[in-house]
Amino acid sequence: RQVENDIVSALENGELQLYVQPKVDMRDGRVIGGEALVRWKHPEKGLVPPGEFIPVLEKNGFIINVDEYIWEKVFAYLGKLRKEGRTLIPVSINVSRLHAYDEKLIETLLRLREEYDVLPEYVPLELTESAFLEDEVGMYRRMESLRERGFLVSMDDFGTGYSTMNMLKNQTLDEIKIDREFIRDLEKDKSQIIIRNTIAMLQQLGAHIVIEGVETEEQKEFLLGCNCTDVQGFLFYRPMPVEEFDKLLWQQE
Ligand code: G
Ligand code: G
Ligand code: MN
Ligand code: NA
Repeated sequence: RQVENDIVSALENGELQLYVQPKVDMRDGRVIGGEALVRWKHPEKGLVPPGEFIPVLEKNGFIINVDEYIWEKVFAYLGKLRKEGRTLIPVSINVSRLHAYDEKLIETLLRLREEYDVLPEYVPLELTESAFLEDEVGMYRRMESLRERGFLVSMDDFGTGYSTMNMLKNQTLDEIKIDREFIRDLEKDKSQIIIRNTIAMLQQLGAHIVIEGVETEEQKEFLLGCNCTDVQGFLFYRPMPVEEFDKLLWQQE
């Protein structure tokens, strides 16, 4: 109840802000994309981490409003880059599980694409692994429909949940993001075997791979040895306000 009221006023008062975590190509350190992440600057509590309010919003359905609010900021930012003649790079958005099963999803994305005149390939959709588990016809149909319109579908948090092997057979994915849990205990021989072979398998299936949570040089070297170049992790960048991300891109141009 309380969080619900707080979020309504947060949206109205502009307390929700767009942060972006850069994705880099480890071979040269260039920023090749970003992931949009919401941050809540509460007037009294300060910066509230998403882990504290997103689960509540997923329960009461309010996550859909927050998703849309953040998506619009992403489209607006990319539209601004385009108007200014700057180089565009993809900025992924998170689609909550609830939202993936909502008919309104397509309508919203098409509207934003039109309104800001941004090519859909610049806004990949990240869906958490567990969203793919229920083989729900509507959800798969919506994802296919979005792919036909040029949006890219990325599976987030790969390797955290249950076996999604069967899903890999049936659903076309443009990108797979391997969760940071997956690369955590690289000291173990078993972990190395699993990671190396999982990456090889996913690459053979034709998906673009992004590894999350790279924090150490050791992880970096190991992943480069697996022919994995594209990552997101604190070793390179933490999530930052979109204004800072913009400066980074500007320096790179
Ligand atoms: O930024 P951080 O790593 O603390 O995010 C924690 C979780 O919140 C992640 O699982 C991330 O996917 C989720 N998250 C962040 N921003 C958004 C958003 O705008 N929409 C949705 N649905 N989830 C988000
Ligand atoms: O679940 P999702 O992948 O959407 O969330 C991304 C989250 O992962 C963000 O909250 C971000 O802050 C976090 N993250 C990204 N890189 C790292 C990292 O190197 N280490 C840790 N601990 N968290 C990370
Ligand atoms: Mn994500
Ligand atoms: Na993840």
